[in-house]
Amino acid sequence: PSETGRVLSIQSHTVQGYVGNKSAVFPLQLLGFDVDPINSVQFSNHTGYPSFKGQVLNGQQLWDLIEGLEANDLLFYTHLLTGYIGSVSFLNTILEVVSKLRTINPKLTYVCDPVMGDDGKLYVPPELVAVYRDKVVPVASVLTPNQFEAEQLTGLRIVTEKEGREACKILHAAGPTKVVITSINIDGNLLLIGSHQKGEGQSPEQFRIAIPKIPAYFTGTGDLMTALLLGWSNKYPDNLDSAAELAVSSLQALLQRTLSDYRTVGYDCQSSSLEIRLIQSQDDIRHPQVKYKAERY
Ligand code: ATP
Ligand code: PLP
Ligand code: PXL
Repeated sequence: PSETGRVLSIQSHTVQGYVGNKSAVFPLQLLGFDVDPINSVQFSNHTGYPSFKGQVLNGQQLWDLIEGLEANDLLFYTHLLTGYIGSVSFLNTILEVVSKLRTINPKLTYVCDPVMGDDGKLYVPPELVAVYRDKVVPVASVLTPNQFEAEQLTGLRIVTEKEGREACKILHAAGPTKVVITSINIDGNLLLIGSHQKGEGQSPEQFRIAIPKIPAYFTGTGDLMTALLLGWSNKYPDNLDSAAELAVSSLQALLQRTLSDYRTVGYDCQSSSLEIRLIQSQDDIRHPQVKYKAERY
């Protein structure tokens, strides 16, 4: 095993553009991880375009790959990373993958982005919510929901910062020791809330990072954010606030570059979602300048 770790990343693949594994694998490699991607789908492009074509991997096909690795003693992972998952059967197979990986490495860190929707709307089948809530959250080590997903998982309405912090506590009680609500919309700006429960029954260390909202839509940013949080919180296991500062600072530098590159070619950045400039931002991923500071509560 390498110094930093070996990540099994089960996410979407798009031929063109950056979502899922396309936005997670490269940054994790830049941060020094060995990354083994399993592509849960292979689509021409992300689903926000007018159309897309491609293939979907089913649960059995995922399990075949796991068996292939196991047959050659290749199932030692330090981290499992999952993002958008489109069906209950695939999510149930993920649960079997978690168990299997933990029989080989009991210390496996499972970083789960419970992708279900945004802005009050689900974009997965509604049956997935209960599976995430009752079966996946309990086995996750790190959870990175957005505001809407945290509401779905806890049953709380999250409008205020206080409610965001409360939701994190409920999620800790269910399983994950690290929870990052990647964005709560407050007065038109974004607030990240991080929460680290360091000991059983202890109240968690919580912090906020304020992020000015850029007037544009991006796709793949949630996937990138979770990958960066995995990377930096592995480097700073006891300082989730530092890890989040680094992740947010990389991501914001990348979003600024994305916006300015599109504007340079005269593109109307509010008309549709922008593809992130991931490769061009490699220096910001490797050596972020921390411009977004965490404030401890
Ligand atoms: P997911 O659905 O994958 O769980 P998410 O909905 O939180 O995640 P995004 O809304 O893409 O994913 O946000 C992830 C991060 O990207 C946020 O924490 C924020 O830092 C950044 N981000 C996304 N859009 C913007 C924007 N318009 N302005 C500033 N930051 C943004
Ligand atoms: N929109 C649709 C239709 C999706 O399927 C997804 C999948 O994750 C998203 C948006 C989320 O994108 P992001 O991770 O940038 O929030
Ligand atoms: O970033 C989330 C995501 C994952 N997978 C596919 C997508 C998207 C966002 O559009 O289309 C296939």
